Amino acid sequence: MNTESATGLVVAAFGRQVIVETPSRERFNCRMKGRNIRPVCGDYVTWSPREGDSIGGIITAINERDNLLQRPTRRGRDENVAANLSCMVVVFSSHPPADPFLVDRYIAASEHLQVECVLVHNKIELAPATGFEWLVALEGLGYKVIRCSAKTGENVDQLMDACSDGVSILVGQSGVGKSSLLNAMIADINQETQEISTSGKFGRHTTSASYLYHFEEPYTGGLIDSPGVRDFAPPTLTEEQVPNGYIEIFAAASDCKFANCRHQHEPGCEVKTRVEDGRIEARRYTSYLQLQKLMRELNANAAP
Ligand SMILES: Nc1nc2c(ncn2[C@@H]2O[C@H](COP(=O)(O)OP(=O)(O)OP(=O)(O)O)[C@@H](O)[C@H]2O)c(=O)[nH]1
Ligand SMILES: [Mg+2]
Ligand SMILES: [Zn+2]
Repeated sequence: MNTESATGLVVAAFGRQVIVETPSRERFNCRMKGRNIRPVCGDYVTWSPREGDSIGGIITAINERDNLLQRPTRRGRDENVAANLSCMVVVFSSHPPADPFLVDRYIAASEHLQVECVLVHNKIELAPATGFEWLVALEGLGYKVIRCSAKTGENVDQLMDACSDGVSILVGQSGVGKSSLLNAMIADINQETQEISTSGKFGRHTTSASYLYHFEEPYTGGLIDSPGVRDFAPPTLTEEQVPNGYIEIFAAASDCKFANCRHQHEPGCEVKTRVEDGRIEARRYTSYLQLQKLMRELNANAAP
C-alpha cells in the first residue's frame, strides 16, 4: 500500500469517526491528526493511509472549502453541517405537514452560501396540494419547485436532473422522505445506509448521520442524506446580512429612504410599502422579522 499523503473525499463524519474515499472509490476509516481538524461530509482532505493499523488512515488537513453549510446550536455556537455544496434540496410533505418558515430559513441559508436551492414537495400522491399557496409564492420568486413522490417515482427524474451536478444535500424535517428520495434516485445504496440509520420508535429508519452517495453513470454528482431536523436557521448573521436571505426584500431595500434600513419601523421603507400593497407576501415579511429577531438573540448571546 502506498502510504504517501493524498487527497480524499469525506463521505461520512460522525464525531471523531470519518470515512474518506479515494478517487477510485475505496473507503478508509480515518482519524484526525489533532483536535482542531474537524471534517464534515463533502470536505476534501489530505490524508495518508496507515498500513497494518486498526485504522485506515490519518487526516492531516482539510483542504480549502468552496463553501460551508453551518447552523447555530442551542448553545449559541455555529456547527458545521457539510462542505463544498452546489445545491440544497429542501424536502417537505403534507405528512408531516410542511412548515414554510423552516423552508424560508433553508432558502436564506442557500442565499447566504450562494448555492442553488431546490424546493421539493414529496409524497404528492397522498393528498391534493391544498394549503401550499406559500410554495406557489416562492415559485413566483424564481425558486425551482419539484412536486414528486418517492413512493410512486413520479417526477423523481426532475429532481435527479436538478441536482446531479456537483454535490447536493437533502435537508428538511424528519419523516418527509429524504432517504426515500435518495433510494429512488440511487438504486444501489451501499451497506453503510443500514449501519448509520437506526430504527426509530415506530420501526422507521431515521437517518442519524450525514452520508454522501454518488450518482451512477452518466451522472457525475453526489448527494448527501442528512438527519431530519425540528428547526433550522442559517449560521449567526449580522442584522445587515439577514435581508440577503430574502430576495424580494433585498430587491426592495435599494429604494428605502435610509441605506441602513432594517425594514421594521423606519420611515420611507420601501419593503413595508410593498408588504402593504401585497407585492411582498406578508408571510415572508413575518418570516424575515423572525429571523432578524433570532439573529439579534444569537448575536447578544455571542457577545462577551
Ligand atoms: N406515501 C408516501 N410515503 C413516503 C414517500 N416518501 C417517503 N415516504 C415514507 O415516509 C416515511 C419517512 O421516510 P424517510 O425517507 O425515512 O424520511 P426522512 O426524511 O429520511 O426522515 P429522517 O431520516 O428521520 O430525517 C417512510 O415511512 C417512507 O416510506 C412518498 O413519496 N409517499
Ligand atoms: Mg432519512
Ligand atoms: Zn426598509
